[in-house]
Amino acid sequence: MRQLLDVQESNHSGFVTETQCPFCSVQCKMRVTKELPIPGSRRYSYSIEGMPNAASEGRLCVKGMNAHQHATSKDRLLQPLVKKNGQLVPSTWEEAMTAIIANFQAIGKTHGPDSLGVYGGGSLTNESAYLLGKFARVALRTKYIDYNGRFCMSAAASAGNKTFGIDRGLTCRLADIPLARCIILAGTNIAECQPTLMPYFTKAKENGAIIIVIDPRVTATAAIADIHLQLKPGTDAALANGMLKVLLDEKLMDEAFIAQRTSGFAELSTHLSTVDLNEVAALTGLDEAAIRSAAKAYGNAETGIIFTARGVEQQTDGHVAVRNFLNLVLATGKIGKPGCGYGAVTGQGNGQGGREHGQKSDQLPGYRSIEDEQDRSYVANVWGIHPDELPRKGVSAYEMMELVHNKTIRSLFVMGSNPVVSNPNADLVEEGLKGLDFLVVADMFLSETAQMADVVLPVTAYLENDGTLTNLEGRVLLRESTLEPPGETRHDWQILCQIAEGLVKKAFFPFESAEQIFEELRVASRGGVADYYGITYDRLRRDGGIYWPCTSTEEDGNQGMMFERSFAHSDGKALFMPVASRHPQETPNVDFPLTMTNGRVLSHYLTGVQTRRSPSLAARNVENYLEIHPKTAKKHRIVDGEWVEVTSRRGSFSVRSRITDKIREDTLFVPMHWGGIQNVNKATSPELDPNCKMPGFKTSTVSILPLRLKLTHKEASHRI
Ligand SMILES: Nc1nc2c(c(=O)[nH]1)N[C@H]1C(S)=C(S)[C@@H](COP(=O)(O)OP(=O)(O)OC[C@H]3O[C@@H](n4cnc5c(=O)[nH]c(N)nc54)[C@H](O)[C@@H]3O)O[C@H]1N2
Ligand SMILES: Nc1nc2c(c(=O)[nH]1)N[C@H]1C(S)=C(S)[C@@H](COP(=O)(O)OP(=O)(O)OC[C@H]3O[C@@H](n4cnc5c(=O)[nH]c(N)nc54)[C@H](O)[C@@H]3O)O[C@H]1N2
Ligand code: SF4
Ligand SMILES: [Mo]
Repeated sequence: MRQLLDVQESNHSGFVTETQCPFCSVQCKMRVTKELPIPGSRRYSYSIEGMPNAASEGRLCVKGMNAHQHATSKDRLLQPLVKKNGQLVPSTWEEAMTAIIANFQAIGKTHGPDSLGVYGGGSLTNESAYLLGKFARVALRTKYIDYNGRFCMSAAASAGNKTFGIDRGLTCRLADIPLARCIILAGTNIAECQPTLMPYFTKAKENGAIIIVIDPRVTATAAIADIHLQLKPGTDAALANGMLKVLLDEKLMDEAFIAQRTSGFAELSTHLSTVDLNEVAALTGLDEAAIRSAAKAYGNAETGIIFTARGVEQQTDGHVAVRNFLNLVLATGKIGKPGCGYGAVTGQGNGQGGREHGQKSDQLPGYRSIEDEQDRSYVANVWGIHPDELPRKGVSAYEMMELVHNKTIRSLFVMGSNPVVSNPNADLVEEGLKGLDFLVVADMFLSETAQMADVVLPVTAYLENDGTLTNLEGRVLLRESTLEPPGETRHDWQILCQIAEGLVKKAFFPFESAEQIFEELRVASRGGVADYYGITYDRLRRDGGIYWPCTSTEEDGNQGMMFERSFAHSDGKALFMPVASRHPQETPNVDFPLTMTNGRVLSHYLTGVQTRRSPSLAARNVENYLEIHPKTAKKHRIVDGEWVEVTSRRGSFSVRSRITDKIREDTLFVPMHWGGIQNVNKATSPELDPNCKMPGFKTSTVSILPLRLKLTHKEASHRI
């Protein structure tokens, strides 16, 4: 692909660089070439080519093809900003750093180290994510650190840990997908969210696989479904119970596998004897026959893979809902062999690695536990501190926002997230952030959260910084850069080292390169669940991606298939868990008659900070919208394309309607990519899953009113 961009939009002269897409978890490799096409022309030309890699096999989607547009945009922050008289104004690094250090020291001294919070992100490289965890515990000595992946992966991660004893998104290789004879895609819209993986599924279909999609909407992914279960949002756990019941009744379970490789089946079986398929059908809004045929298709297939993503997981029962899908995997023995497995479809570029090395409130590097004495002393030793100096566990991302709101946390350091848009209950989060004594944001752009900051630090983008990222397969990939950072931007890890130096902790942060950090990460993760010890930059340069766990440099790093002989629990077995069917966390009533869910569109990424700055992507969707069924629209007197106010118990936002019969009549869908008045999170629920602290993003009950009628109501009430 070749594109022309204005000279002013860029900070670089011509270049050729090999890199990785900054967006989703596939981590497609690409070559970006920039050249002046005609001497004297004002326009640079960019060409983007996909490069061979095991995951996407050289394919790129439209976001990857246009990612350079944001990285080279004139909106990039090139200088630190410091707030003066309520305005963010350009400053020097020295001034910005002096302000940060003075405030962290003063606030820490007055209110204690736990008054300082750290909030990270799954876009950060493994090196920066690792260092952020160390920075919080060693430089700031706070227990309050968490990250945006809490909203992303926590339900599936905790379910994998409990069921298998380990959380690595995919238990098999992508190459197993075409070998599967039945594939269940539950709450995952791969066609829009990991588009370059679609050929694996179409290949499976060509090979005769039955594809079952579970989604309240007819998505682009549902277009390849043989069976589409268009369920009510929030009822996946019940649906899986129905399917398990059918498998049991039809004798489609793998008794030998259950006996040899699992524990807890007796409890599951007792629970299933109470499941009534009629009730499941009523709860999920599906036909009993459709549930039966989906279960039989999966049960009868010789091989099969189940995938879940945020549709199932971003619920207040996300953990147990995933576990119920894992019950299906185990009951049929479809794991640990070719064409079989389970996949939690990881989201962010480093969604997998970002959750392994200590950004989580309860975690130390290598997926170690911050509450386990052995883990604490191992990591404390690597870091050169006494284990007693290590803080204990903190709280999850949204709970941190509650602590910000009640002023337990007085200062927040945000690196790689836009929490004011992406947290549920966004109005409360905004109020909380406004009340902070001191907010620092490290970003490439003036995001909605950065606009609220006291100090904004400009960071390098994917084109300019080195580091490793772990893709959705659990494959660690090296992304190196040959480009100079534009303006005065610095790498995330450099910023952390610099602040640590100001806090007189330089001895713990002596790093001069990303590779040096990785060398420490290798040791810190050694012997942990996510063991990276056997991986080195040299190996990555030579071999491409390497799967973790990789415990020695002698291992070949090609262990894509997990659990061939045993699971990761100490007894080697996987664990069943009986899961109750439940009504969604909120059920419609007269005041809030509709259920709203939310998610993504192809051309935008998360809160849109990057993709809105890419003209080719922004042009595809310039504003947010509400998907609504024609009958529902008619009932609420909504015409296509008009502004509608959506209100829940938390708050309201306004978007245009988009009438479509591709959604259930009782359900609405709103993308998550816009802030301000169009932010769906003004209305989403902050109720958390008790097992993993995932907010119930995907199920809120709401009322809707066309703004046209609202104005009339207001005028009417004025007259009265
Ligand atoms: N284009 C694009 N791609 C992305 C991203 C992006 O922002 N844009 N973000 C990346 C990230 S961080 C993530 S986490 C992933 C997310 O990837 P996905 O989880 O696939 O994305 P979503 O659109 O949030 O949700 C998937 C589907 O769940 C459905 N759904 C809603 N409620 C329910 C329910 O109760 N049950 C079921 N079964 N389905 C339901 C929605 O209709 C939607 O089609 O995508 C990654 N890739
Ligand atoms: N309603 C609803 N809300 C959701 C979701 C949903 O499905 N529905 N999904 C949730 C999910 S799965 C996720 S992952 C979150 C994500 O939500 P956020 O964490 O807010 O994600 P982004 O919009 O990617 O924000 C990342 C910010 O970091 C910046 N950035 C990008 N790369 C780097 C880097 O390398 N270093 C630094 N310092 N900054 C960088 C970007 O410019 C951007 O401003 O949203 C969650 N919120
Ligand atoms: S957004 Fe994902 S699928 Fe698309 S090019 Fe980037 S990494 Fe690949
Ligand atoms: Mo995510």
